[in-house]
Amino acid sequence: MAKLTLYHAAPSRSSIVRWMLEEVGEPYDIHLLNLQRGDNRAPAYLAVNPMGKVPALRHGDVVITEGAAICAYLADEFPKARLNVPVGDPRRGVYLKWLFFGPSCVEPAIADRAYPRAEGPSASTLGYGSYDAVVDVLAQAVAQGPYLMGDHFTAADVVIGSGLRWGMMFKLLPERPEFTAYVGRLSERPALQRATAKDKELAAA
Ligand SMILES: N[C@@H](CCC(=O)N[C@@H](CS)C(=O)NCC(=O)O)C(=O)O
Repeated sequence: MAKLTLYHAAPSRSSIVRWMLEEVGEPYDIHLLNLQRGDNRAPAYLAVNPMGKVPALRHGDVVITEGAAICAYLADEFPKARLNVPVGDPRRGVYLKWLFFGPSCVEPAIADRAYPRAEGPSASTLGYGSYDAVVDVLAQAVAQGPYLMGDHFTAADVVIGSGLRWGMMFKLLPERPEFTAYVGRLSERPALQRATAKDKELAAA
């Protein structure tokens, strides 16, 4: 099988992919980068990801960047783990919606909350509409559970769940009961526990 290597800094957005890799359950290597030292701006890494950002994933000869895209790729590439909704399944549209909702709505809404603009564009111009709309839509989506796709845990939970965990940790998302219950369910997943423990070890080294 082609080798999997995660270009990683712990903790960072590449921790999302580490969690996903633990869910997939295939062996992988870590290529650790020190962002403070600027490893990600060195020519060798810019050849991997010209954005100079982690995560990046190498799978054999393929390099994928952007956390949500990597999660979608892994889910499709390793279907035995049942982390995707396959092509042909009518639920795939909703699954893809949540995978894209992370980077296109949740992340920019949180970033604008953290760094407000004096005069932001109108809600109809902003791709995410408004912060309150994103929060309400998310709360409704996770209220039923246990996961976004009902009983089926998918890569979309890794992406959206990571956004919710991170957003609440930094007080940029409200601790709505729907969010804390959902994140609580995610925290019980052994793969997330393993990823978090391994990242803690790396961060302490
Ligand atoms: N759009 C990217 C964002 C990745 C990102 O911003 N990563 C940060 C770490 S959390 C990074 O590499 N920062 C280093 C830098 O930009 O110098 C994704 O979702 O994967």
